[in-house]
Amino acid sequence: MRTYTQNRIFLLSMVLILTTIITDSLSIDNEWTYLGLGPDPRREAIHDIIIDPTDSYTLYVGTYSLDRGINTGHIFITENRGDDWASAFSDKRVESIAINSQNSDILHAAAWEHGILKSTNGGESWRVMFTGIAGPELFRTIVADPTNPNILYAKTASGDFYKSVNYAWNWDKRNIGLLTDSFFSTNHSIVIDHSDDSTLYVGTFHGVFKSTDQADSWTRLNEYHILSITMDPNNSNILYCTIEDLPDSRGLVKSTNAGDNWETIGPIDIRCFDILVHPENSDIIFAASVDPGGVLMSCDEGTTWTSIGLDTMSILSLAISNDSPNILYAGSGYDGLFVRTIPDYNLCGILGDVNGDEVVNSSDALIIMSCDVGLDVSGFCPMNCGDVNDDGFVNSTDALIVLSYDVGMDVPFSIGSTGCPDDVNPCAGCGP
Ligand SMILES: [Ca+2]
Ligand SMILES: [Ca+2]
Repeated sequence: MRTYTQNRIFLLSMVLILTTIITDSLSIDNEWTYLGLGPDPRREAIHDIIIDPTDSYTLYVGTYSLDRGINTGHIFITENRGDDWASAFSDKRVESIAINSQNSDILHAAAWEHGILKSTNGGESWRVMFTGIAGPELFRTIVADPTNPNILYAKTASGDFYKSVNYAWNWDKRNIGLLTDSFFSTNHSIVIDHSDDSTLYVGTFHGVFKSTDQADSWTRLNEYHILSITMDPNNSNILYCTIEDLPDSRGLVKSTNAGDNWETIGPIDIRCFDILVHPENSDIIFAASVDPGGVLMSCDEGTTWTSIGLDTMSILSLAISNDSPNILYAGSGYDGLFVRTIPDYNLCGILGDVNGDEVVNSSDALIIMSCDVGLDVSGFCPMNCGDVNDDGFVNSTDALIVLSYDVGMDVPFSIGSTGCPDDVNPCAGCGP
């Protein structure tokens, strides 16, 4: 029987032979790619990103710029995931875009003082449908009912809530029970229950309000100053909000019972303009931070969070398409649009699976050994899933445990389970 040292020498020789093969054969795309729309010429803030539900390469982006002191902006369209962009609607501040779930040629947009816009030709041309009942209002948010897309809801910056039942031709104010005069929450502030479209939630300066009668009346659920709100696409009882209780309390809150109770979760003192639950895995949540900046990711339903980059930028908007749920888009305040694959291979991964191929085997053991001896395995970092014995270190002991597991030996560790330790000392090969 070989000793531990003999095992280590054996593994080292294997590592030297095989590391190059392993590293070259695995494609890890875990960096953000710039897709355009910034920073020149106007430094436009990307307020909304809408992905065509029938074609995940087609995106609509609403922007806003305070150019020479004037509210301006665009609707940009790409049909090839950002290789080329067309400006379909110019010189108007666009806060929010809604796409018809049954006919993606039909879109509506909330365009600040220009009102509610409509396109029936896939965004090529737009017309103004409505600017307010008593006079022009500042339209910040628009959403379309996913099951009855003739029904649209819109919200103004001052908190007025509007409803149309005929594709935006006519609108009624639906403020019963709401406290208006907010001028506060972001464009990501209306949610329609995907399991029951008579139920809506709206985030305002005065808290979250809920309607169970398609906006005929509203009930106040909490008193947070809401910036944005989202619903778990797999469980309509679960809601997340980003909040800012000026001057010094900001962060995230969550309800697991359709808004009856709320609890603060995750990091405090963070200001987020958008929050998004992964369409296929409700454990995974993303938040767009404007202060301190960047995109945050949680793998445990919002309890703990990790930055996944763009830290130097204010991030205003996020999007994931249902067709390509491994691709995440992030729109920044001044620096354009970015995309990356979702880094589930380590942050939310399987214990022992350091290369993210969802099996724990000798390849993982070799990567751990490579890391331990100082070879460059930065493509697989962070290596927390490699700490299979949960002692805070990724080293040859973990590699031996993984190898034992791979050959069918009974090991007293939860290898192969989802979830990896949070705090692990990186090994020498895992970058700075
Ligand atoms: Ca693996
Ligand atoms: Ca360990």
